[in-house]
This record gives sequence, C-alpha cells and structure tokens, in this order.
Amino acid sequence: MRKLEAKKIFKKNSVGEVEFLFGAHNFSQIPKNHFPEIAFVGASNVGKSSLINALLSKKIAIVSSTPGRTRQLNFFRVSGFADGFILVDMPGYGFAKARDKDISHWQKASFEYLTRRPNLRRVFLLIDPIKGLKEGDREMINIFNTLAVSFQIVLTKSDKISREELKKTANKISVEMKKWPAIHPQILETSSSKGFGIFELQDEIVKILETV
Ligand SMILES: Nc1nc2c(ncn2[C@@H]2O[C@H](COP(=O)(O)OP(=O)(O)OP(=O)(O)O)[C@@H](O)[C@H]2O)c(=O)[nH]1
Ligand SMILES: [Mg+2]
Repeated sequence: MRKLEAKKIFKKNSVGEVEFLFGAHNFSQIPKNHFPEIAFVGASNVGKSSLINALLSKKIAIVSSTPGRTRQLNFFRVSGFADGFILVDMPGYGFAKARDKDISHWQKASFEYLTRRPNLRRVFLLIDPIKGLKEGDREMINIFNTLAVSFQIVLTKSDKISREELKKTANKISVEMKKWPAIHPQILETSSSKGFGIFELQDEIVKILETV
C-alpha cells in the first residue's frame, strides 16, 4: 500500500503539484504554517538541491558545481498528501568562498529555523560518502542531539564510490550513531544522477508524513 502511496505523491509532477513557495534569508521572513516540513541539510556541494530535484522529478531547485549555490532557505510545497507538505533546501556549510558576514548570516537563519520550527518533522543530513563526516557535520549533529531535532543520515553521490567503500562509510557512521539520541537510525544511500535510493527516500518521507 505504502509503495503505491509514495508513487502517487511523487509521480512525475506536472506544473502546479510542486511549487516554489519562497526563499528566506532570515528566520523572521518565514511565515508560520501548518504543513509538515522536511529539511535537507549538509555541507556545500553535497547534493541537497540535486536530491530535492530527483525526489520531485523536476528541476526546481538550482544546482551548481560551484559550492555555495543555495544562499537562502528555499521552501518547496508538494501537494498530494493530505494538505501537502514542504521540502526545505538549506544553504550548505563549510566552504570558504563567500564573505564571512554572509556565512554567519545564513548560519544564524539556518540555526533558528532548525531549532525553532514546530512543524519541522525531520532533517535529512546529507553526507558525501567519499568525504565521510566532517567537522561541520559533527557540529550539526551536536546541535540536533542537544535540542532533540529528529534527523537521519542520507549518503549522496553513491555512483561515485564502490559498493564496498560505501558500506564501509555507512558502517563507520552506524557505529558512531549509537551515541546520538536524536538520530533516526536507518542510513539511506542515494544517487541523484543515477536515481539510486530515490524511491526509498520517497518512501521514508511518506512514513514520516503518516506518523502523527
Ligand atoms: N555524480 C554525482 N554528482 C552529483 C550528485 N548529486 C549532485 N551532484 C553534483 O554535485 C554538485 C553540487 O550539487 P548541488 O545539488 O548543487 O549541491 P548542494 O548541496 O545543493 O550545494 P550548495 O547549494 O552549494 O550547498 C553539482 O555539480 C551536481 O551535479 C550525484 O548523485 N552524483
Ligand atoms: Mg543547493
């Protein structure tokens, strides 16, 4: 049943079923709403915007090979499940090209959003399996655990690494994860460019939405 449901919600979306709602530079610019929200967080260039596009079968989030492309919190509304739900594409952390002032600004907006949003149902923390967990990721993980923000690890770009290496990274994270109280323990492995793991991620989103 659930498989059918995920297919229905994420079927090739025609115009109108997925819409860009707004982009926000500050937490105060984000209107309150009652839709469940799911945020995509991770280092610059890890593949957040690409994964949202792969999930929605639509080039709606801007992708770039230059790190730091997404400079605001972008909200995309998907209809098809009750009233609908929202995917949030966050600015990446950990790159040096932007001005310090800009970086601290995005960090503040992201931090406030991630820790003060009552309808935020889960954070997908994206990790590049070639790089593994970096300092910026650990800082995020500490925040999530301290403030009880429900999060789940999603490995990206799995087409760029052998199965063995991918498993090695996943196993290493699984061991560390035992100390993380706010983690949802299943690690998802994806490739936006090859479509690997996209259905599983869609299915996970449906499960999140079904849980009240
Ligand atoms: N091989 C491969 N490349 C990918 C995949 N996903 C993303 N990329 C590439 O990685 C680069 C960054 O992708 P984005 O989706 O813009 O990454 P982002 O995390 O949104 O980046 P920022 O907005 O800068 O934080 C682009 O060149 C993508 O084409 C993937 O699954 N496989
Ligand atoms: Mg982006």
